[in-house]
Amino acid sequence: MSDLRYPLGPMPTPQSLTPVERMEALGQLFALPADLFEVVQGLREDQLATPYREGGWTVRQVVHHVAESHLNAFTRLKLALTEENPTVRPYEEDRWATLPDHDLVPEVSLNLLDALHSRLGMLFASLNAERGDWARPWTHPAQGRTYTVDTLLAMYAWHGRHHVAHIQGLRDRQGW
Ligand code: NI
Repeated sequence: MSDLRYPLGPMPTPQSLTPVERMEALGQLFALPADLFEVVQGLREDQLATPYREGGWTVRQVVHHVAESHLNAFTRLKLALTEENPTVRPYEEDRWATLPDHDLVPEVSLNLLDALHSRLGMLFASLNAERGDWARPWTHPAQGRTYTVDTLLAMYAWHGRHHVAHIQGLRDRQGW
């Protein structure tokens, strides 16, 4: 039986990407707001309040989580581009998901993601390989590992698709 938590497998953490892989990941990042919009289209209130798996977040929480996770991605990218190997700030994502703003309608975070991904995508697209932008390091203290800007792109391109797959999987299983 497949793991409902990881429909696309574990998060990739490559230290570097080829130019073709970067283009593919960037395309996925640009497509995410529309993909997420589409996968929640037509869901009723009670469906939005349904956990995507037993014990998991509701559809609504998943959408709000993607927005706040990608706000962190934006901050991490800006830090990596402007400081020398910055240590990024982890956060308690499960606790964030219990705060009252997760009761808002999904449209609020879909609009946020639309604007955010315009900036995130533009910034990634502007990076210069000869200047070494993609290799700029940053450190995640919880994992005790140093990654690169390439890793960041791969992680968050995957992350958006990972959560879209959660919601699509629920819809498929429920026949919604
Ligand atoms: Ni996530």
